[in-house]
Amino acid sequence: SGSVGIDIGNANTVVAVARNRGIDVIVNEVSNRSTPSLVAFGPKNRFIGESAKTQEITNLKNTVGSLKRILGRSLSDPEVQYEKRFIPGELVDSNGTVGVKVSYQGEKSTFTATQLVAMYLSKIKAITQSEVKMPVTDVVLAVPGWYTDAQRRALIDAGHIASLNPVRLVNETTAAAISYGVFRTFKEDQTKNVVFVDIGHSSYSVSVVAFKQGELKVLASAYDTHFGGREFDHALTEFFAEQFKEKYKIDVHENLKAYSRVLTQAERLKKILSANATAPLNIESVMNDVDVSSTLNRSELEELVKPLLDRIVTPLETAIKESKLSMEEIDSVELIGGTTRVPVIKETIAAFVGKTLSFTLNQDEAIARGCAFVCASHSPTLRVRPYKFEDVNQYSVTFQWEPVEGEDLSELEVFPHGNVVPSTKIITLFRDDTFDIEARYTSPETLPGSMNPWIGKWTIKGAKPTDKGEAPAVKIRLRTDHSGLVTVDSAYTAAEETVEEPVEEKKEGEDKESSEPPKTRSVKKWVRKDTLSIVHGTTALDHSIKLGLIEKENQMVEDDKHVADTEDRKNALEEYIYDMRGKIEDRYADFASDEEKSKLRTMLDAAEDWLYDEGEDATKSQYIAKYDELNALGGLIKGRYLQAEQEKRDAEQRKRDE
Ligand code: ATP
Ligand code: K
Ligand code: MG
Repeated sequence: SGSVGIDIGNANTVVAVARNRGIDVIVNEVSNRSTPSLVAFGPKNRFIGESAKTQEITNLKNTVGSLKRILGRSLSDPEVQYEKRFIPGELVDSNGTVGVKVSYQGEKSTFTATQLVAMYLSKIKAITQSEVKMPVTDVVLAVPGWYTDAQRRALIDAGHIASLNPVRLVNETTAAAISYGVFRTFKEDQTKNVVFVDIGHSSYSVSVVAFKQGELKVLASAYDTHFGGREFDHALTEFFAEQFKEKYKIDVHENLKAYSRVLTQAERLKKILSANATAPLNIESVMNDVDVSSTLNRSELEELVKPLLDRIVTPLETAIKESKLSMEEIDSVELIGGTTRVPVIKETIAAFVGKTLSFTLNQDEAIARGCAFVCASHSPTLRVRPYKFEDVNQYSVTFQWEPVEGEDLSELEVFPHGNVVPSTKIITLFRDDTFDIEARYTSPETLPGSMNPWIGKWTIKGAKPTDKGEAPAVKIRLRTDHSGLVTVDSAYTAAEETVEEPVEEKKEGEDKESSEPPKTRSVKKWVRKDTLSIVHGTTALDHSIKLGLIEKENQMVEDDKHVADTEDRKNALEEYIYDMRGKIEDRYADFASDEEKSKLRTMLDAAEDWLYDEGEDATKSQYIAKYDELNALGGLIKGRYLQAEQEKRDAEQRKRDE
């Protein structure tokens, strides 16, 4: 299986594959290096990626984007309410998580955000497989650094539903930093501090990263989760909507399609303004048969998004402050993400850091490439240079337990904000029976939305009183793992025992043959006794539910495939009719009797009539049957022609041989 890295953007997704020769970004079915992050539903099948984008404007309510924004959240989360301005479809509750109600195969169906992401990943998987011509299962997925445990677990669940194995999640800016560091050499004792700024479609991330030869360490990260290109587009669209009310007496808010068309053109205009001083906006018959036209210049755009621009330096300031580096210690500032193409954003950042900005990385592909590298380093078949990277914990995590008599502590903040990720800490509790330990985020107000701070509960089983009837020490290994998930790794009982430990002799070059017995000393040590079993409950989907969803997803993939095959057969039949109709008058003319020709013509006409009538929406087998019927005669004629051609070639060959 290939080593695949996926950067699921809110607008566009990029996939990179690590192979023996290096890391390549793959292209999709229409040769694009990124794929729209959209899932849509039709009367027969789903449309995902490029095909979803193509039909979007005619099927707005059944086309869903904002996938990474709604994943792992509940309907009541104010963040989901905020998304309503970007999602025309109906958001609903589905067992405590957010879902979208759509028309699919002639029925109203609700799919959870996790399922929608799974559908999308399943399409990405298919695109990748057809490009690399290998089965794809192991993937490394990029996530916003501000994703909580629940959001990360939801993404992993989505991966599983798509029959993928997410071997690891990597924070987006960290992935970019990896692709920056891996192929660079640093002098011994050299440290280079680089700030990575990613402003995309929906979110803005900053990481301060220290590089050394063969390793990187993220010193600090900060975010503005409501700062992206779509906020620009929204502000522009609202501006034009107001303008058109006055100028044309139309309100595009009243017409979803009209609004969406203005939005599309506003984004286009915004991009033009990154390279030009002014840009036009023209839409024919936007609604009520009204054509609209307008222009905007760059400073007007900047004025419209002023409230956003005022926030540019905040994440930078926070991250640099938390990194404890001074501005002088920062060697360079690297910009990635589509929205860093906006001139005023570049200017503001450059002015704040007092440095020339760098664009060393491919601004759209660096994250996916970093992920592919990480996936390759987990692969047993690919040999990659060892590279060490450490991240930071975003939200403080507290573990808690029911205290027993004499225990004064019932909770402990084990992983504070800024702590290294991954990391392990061991706590000791004295227990002689089954007990629970729970994790939650210490400060719910720091979470990216109104989210349940609960992370998980681990039931630790099998502790028994010691021979003396006392509760043994239970050592519990708590972990923030390499994907940023909070877990309880293992638990075991331990006893403090006096053991003899060899004393290390510092002296070198001594006679090894010395007959003196090795020196030891007695020390008190915790000695591991019984391993305890752990039953965990997190926000991840139950196994049985996941199995059901995998089955559902596979069924939908089958349905899509069947619809696509049927369409292929229909096209093949159509093509055959036109092709044969031409050739029978031309290339095949001498190889059929008049009677045969007239019969074939009649059959072709009838088949064409059928295609425009009941054959418009027939089954795959009906198209095949119709094709075979035509080809029974058509193939016979074609056969004669091919045989004659072959004889001609043979004759020429004989002539040359003579
Ligand atoms: P996110 O990282 O928020 O999940 P994403 O990764 O999909 O989203 P990107 O692909 O980095 O986002 O960037 C897409 C955004 O960049 C869009 O809002 C797009 O309009 C904007 N963009 C692209 N090119 C330009 C340009 N030349 N000028 C201004 N904005 C641009
Ligand atoms: K992207
Ligand atoms: Mg992005």
